[in-house]
Amino acid sequence: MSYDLVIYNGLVVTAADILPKSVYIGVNNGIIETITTAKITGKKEIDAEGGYIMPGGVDSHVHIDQDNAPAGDNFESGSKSAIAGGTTTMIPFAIQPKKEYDLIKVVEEYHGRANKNGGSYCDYGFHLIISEPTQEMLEISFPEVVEKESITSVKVYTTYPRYKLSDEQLLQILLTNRKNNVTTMVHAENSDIIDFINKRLSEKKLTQPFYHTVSRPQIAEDEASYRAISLAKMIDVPMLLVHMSCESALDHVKKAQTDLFPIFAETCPQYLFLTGDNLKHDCCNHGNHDDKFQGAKYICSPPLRSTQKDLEGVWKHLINGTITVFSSDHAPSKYDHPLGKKKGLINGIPHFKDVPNGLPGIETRLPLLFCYGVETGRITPQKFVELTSTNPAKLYGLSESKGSIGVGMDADFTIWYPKNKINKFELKNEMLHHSIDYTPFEGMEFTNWPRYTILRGNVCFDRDNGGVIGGQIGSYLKRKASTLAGPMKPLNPIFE
Ligand code: DUC
Ligand code: ZN
Ligand code: ZN
Ligand code: ZN
Repeated sequence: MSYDLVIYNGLVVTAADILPKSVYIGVNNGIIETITTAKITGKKEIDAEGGYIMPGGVDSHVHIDQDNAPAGDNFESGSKSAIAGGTTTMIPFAIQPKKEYDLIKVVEEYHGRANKNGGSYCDYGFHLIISEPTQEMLEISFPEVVEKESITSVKVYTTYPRYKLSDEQLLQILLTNRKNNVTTMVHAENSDIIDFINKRLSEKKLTQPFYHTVSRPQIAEDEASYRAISLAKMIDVPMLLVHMSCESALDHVKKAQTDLFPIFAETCPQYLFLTGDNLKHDCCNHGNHDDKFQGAKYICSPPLRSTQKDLEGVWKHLINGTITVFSSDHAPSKYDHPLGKKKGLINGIPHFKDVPNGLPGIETRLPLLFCYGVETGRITPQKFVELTSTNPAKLYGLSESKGSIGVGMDADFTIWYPKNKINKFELKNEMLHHSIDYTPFEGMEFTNWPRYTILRGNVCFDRDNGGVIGGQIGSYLKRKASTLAGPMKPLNPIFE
């Protein structure tokens, strides 16, 4: 029997194991049909040459074609960038506009965006962002959208005037999510602390990009994380704190996990690799000195933290297991564009508050953690797979088809170069496939990169022969409930 695709001579890595022998993986109709030590043949065969064969990356936190980032990526460019960095599944957001209470309509709008310009290169789902909950919407439209679209995760905010919810609204949503088996993602920063500092910075005309980091101190994330966890404990419902950047906030997650509450944490490359010094470009002596606004390229929230020690605090929680998923929070805006980062420079006067928040990073997520985590020995290859693929697939209800390598699962793979079989290189933005005019990781050294990205048996990226060679074959993924930990106790009857 011949297969559509056979991959051989590589080491299969899952979150659990590295298989001790190299195997043949046989793929038919996009599904893994066999994993065997016996030689098999295929219409197409890939020799992994002793490199790691991992499940395709699952990037469960990306912002694509959102209204608040008109100079960002659309589905075409964002998903192409994903594939070129080893990611085969992404989960962007469908955002409830103000005064729109028909959530099916909200999601339909984003289906339209995903299908524009030929569609997505990788598979995708949607998280829902709820910015204006009403009782009626939560009771009627919300269960409808969960049922019809199989959306099993919702993001909410404790900050940003446009999105911020009160604690009571958060509790209402947590309870609704529990009743509908939906995972809650929370952006946790104390909005009043931020407003209080912002007012004073503006009065003192301290508005250059660097002051963005001053305006959102670690204590704002610490307090809001602790509060969000407390609300989740009240309802006894799973919660993921997104893009965590600070050790003391992660300590709260660790404590809740130790107490056996289903609290999960996410971090992103920027909080492992970049410090706030990058925002000081207005007063530094490197790069293009004529442009004093370049620090705006690094404006994201939570902000980059100050010191190497801060980064180490996040690494510690990644290595010791507090952190459940490693996502990119790809939320790009072009720099040199009137609606991009330069929006914060009006008539030559900078204000960090007017700069769209977020960094590009969907393509660099896997290579950064592979080179600086796996190849340095800080984490095992299995831990890498767990954080970047298996856990996001489990948390967001995709684990029957995504996030691991097993018979019956989707044939999504990232194949790496065998050690030392690639020349190390310095990253340049022109190597990337997003539509953005910079990367915050410019100049960093890479010792490896995905050699092949395979989506449902299709070789979509071949780094040495053509780059992105796959088409826009991505499909919408209907999701199930999380298979990570759930509530500990029956629902409190008062809340029924
Ligand atoms: N912060 C967010 O909360 N979302 C997108 C980008 C960012 O920096
Ligand atoms: Zn956020
Ligand atoms: Zn400079
Ligand atoms: Zn985000």
